[in-house]
Amino acid sequence: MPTITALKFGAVFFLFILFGLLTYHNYSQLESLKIPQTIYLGKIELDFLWQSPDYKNDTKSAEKQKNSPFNKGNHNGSHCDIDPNSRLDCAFNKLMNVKECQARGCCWIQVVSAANKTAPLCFLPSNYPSYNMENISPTKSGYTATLSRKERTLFPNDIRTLQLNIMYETSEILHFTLKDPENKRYEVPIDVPVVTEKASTQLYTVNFTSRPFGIIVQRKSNGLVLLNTTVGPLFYADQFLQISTSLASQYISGLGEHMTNLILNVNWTRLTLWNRDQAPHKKSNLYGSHPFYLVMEGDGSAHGVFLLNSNAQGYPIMPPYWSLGFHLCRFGYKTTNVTRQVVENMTRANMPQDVQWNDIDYMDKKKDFTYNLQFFGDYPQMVDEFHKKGLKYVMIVDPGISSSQGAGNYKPYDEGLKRGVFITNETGEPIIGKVWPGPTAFPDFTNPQTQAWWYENIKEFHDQVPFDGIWIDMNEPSSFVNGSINGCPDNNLENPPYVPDVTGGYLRSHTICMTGKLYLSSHYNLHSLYGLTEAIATHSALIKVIGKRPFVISRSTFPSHGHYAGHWTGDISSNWNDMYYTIPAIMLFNMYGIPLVGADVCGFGGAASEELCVRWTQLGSFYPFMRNHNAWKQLPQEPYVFSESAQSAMRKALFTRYTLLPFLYTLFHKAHSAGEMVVHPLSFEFSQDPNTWSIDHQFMLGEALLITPVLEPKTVEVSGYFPSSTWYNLYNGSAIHSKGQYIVLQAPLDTINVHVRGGFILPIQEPSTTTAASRGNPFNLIVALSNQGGARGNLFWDDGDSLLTYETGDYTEIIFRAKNNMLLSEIVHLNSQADDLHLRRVTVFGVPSPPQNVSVNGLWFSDFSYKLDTKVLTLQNLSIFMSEEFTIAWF
Ligand code: MIG
Repeated sequence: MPTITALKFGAVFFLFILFGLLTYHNYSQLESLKIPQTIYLGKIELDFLWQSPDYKNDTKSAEKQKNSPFNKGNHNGSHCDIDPNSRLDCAFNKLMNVKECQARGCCWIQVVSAANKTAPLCFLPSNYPSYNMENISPTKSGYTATLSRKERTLFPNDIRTLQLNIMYETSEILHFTLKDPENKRYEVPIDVPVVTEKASTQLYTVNFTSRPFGIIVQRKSNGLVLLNTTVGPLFYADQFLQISTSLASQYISGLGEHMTNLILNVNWTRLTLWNRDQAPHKKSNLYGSHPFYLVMEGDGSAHGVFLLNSNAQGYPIMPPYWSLGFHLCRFGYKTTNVTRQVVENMTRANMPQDVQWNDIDYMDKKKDFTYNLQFFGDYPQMVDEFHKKGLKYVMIVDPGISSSQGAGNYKPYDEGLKRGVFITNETGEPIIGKVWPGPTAFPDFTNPQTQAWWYENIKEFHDQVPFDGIWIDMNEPSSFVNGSINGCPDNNLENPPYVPDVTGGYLRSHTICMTGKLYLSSHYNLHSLYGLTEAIATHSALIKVIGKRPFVISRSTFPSHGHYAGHWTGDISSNWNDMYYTIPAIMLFNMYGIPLVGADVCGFGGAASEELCVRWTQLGSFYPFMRNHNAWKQLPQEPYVFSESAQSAMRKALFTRYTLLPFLYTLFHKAHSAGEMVVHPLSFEFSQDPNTWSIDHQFMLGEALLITPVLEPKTVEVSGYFPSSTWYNLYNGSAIHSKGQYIVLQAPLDTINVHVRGGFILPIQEPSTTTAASRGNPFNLIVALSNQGGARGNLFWDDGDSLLTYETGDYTEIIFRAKNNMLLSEIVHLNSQADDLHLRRVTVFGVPSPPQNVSVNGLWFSDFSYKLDTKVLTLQNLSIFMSEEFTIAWF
């Protein structure tokens, strides 16, 4: 069922196609893209602002434009005879009547069929001029060719000659670029892997058409067409790029950040990528841009397409162990004493907590790198006290630097001005927007000077307040005035010939002027990288200041962000619908290479009911990053404000999380060392089962844990899909033998359903209320046997916060295997941290019949029990050193 997709871009574009069964790498960047439709299903139109070159004003272009044969109009007849579902829009986000449409050289047909009523009325004729390909020749890594266009498009400044480069990067990755060979154009300032040799084997074949140019990529094993750009003309103008392709199925995910399901709607959907401070709602561009899509092909295979680049070094950062604990925050902890009281209340309620946060309340007049002497006078002492309790501390920093304090009164601005760190207007003055402190200038994080200045500010602040991590907000960047307090010039960067469907209608809406000058290029080009560049600067500063793994959580993101920082999903509301949407969001951000992701537990805006907050705390206990955060003036939603029974449900969920932390941490290690995801959609584990492809009410942690949360009010049941396998209830080991079916589960208010997949071993640890304490507790193993009686798992362990432990070999890794009534450990790597690890209990799920005897390292062991009803074997009071290999047998 082929599909048509039009990808729209800008200047240089890189397309990476990844094959195989869902292997992940990090990506980078892109532009304005359109993805039309399946022939049956209509289309997805993706609409980013392309990162275009430095715009050159070509006064002649309008003139030339007029003379284009295609502006003589009238393409009625056979070239307009296109199935409505296969049309490529020619109105380009403008309202267009018949005359205007035909003046562009496009077809106009009023569609009457109800099924196609959203198909474009003004669309490209099948012979719309495109490029021809010449001089194709082999290179060391693939092919190169020249593309040329004779006739102009309706956009100004076509680049008429292009250099195509095809690189057979690996057996699974095909990479191609289209560049202007004459002029150096803006390119995304993110490193891409340089491949010098063609991969010796490939899972794909590549074919070309030359007149007009097109590229067709197929999966070698079955011939399935994965990319086919012959379905539409190629546009490559100064400020407009479009490439079209068919899609291999309608199961497509990605293209964030938007409030969507896991599987996108392909019925003429337009998705716009342009970072914006926008509380999540449907149809709006949100905080980040991730020009990547994944297609489930229909037989369990899948491939992904990135526009712009993939970075081989871009594996996600290894987070500090403590950052996987519970974080608590709100906008409106107005004093140190209020903040202290929060921590005390948590302790008194026996709730796990690792990290206390403050929002902008701590600042003096909302200025970065200051604190309010009246309400936060003993701020440093407060942070010290938290440290003594084994907690960590994180506070917010916004990028906007107050510009109105007067010379000599506010060092970050004075110094910044002196050193030229701010984004400037055409006359070289800082562009002034408005954020929390009033008028603000915006640091240009692409400038090395700015990075040094940012570090010094962080360092000076840390010398006073010994915080452990930084929360970076408002970095789309967000401004409360459009453009600047003095407006913006009127030119082609501010008002380009094609404006994507951005919320607000202007690129500068709720952000700064596109003409803003940065060290690397214009704000027009760099806008959506603002959060990424701030994250990079903050990450490096923290490494220098703290000397440990940096913890940075950012609202705005861009491909490769996960290599530096994590993300939370912004200003969602305290309601059931928004709670559900956090699941696809978290799965998608894992696909985008940002596994350290979470959503505000219990919601941000609006009041969280007790029931909602209980269910959300249960769900949030399985977010990779778990923080309860609340908006200004909303009713409190910390766990301890609710009834005893609600608290006990939340406590149970939190302790379950803390129990599972060694397993979760090991998943982060796999993300960091091998590019794997932490949260997996079910489709990634059971890609052969089409029922799993669109599931986004459930999710998996790694390969082994299936989470089935309650997402609706007033129910104590939940229906969940169980792919074909054996699944064991995490809490008691009772088994579900599923053939691949929906099963209704009991879900009383104090329980979230979590199932362990047969065949996996989970390293877990007895919990305490902080990770500082729990890391010293004895370990347990959950061994969930497959039907064949086997299982495997592993543990990655290190000191939890030193830099580069894996890279320098300062860690322990243990593999666990079960087979033939035996459980063995194998030490893959050992360091001194393992000396303190003891194994106290082993629970084996799915032991078919009661064992008579158990041995540990060849000696009889009598402290075991077996449950006939659940078939669970438990060995307790073990005293096994994890740093030595062990063997346990039952028979
Ligand atoms: O204009 O710092 O998304 O988490 O509490 C709002 C105040 C600014 C938006 C963040 C939110 C935070 C709030 N911030």
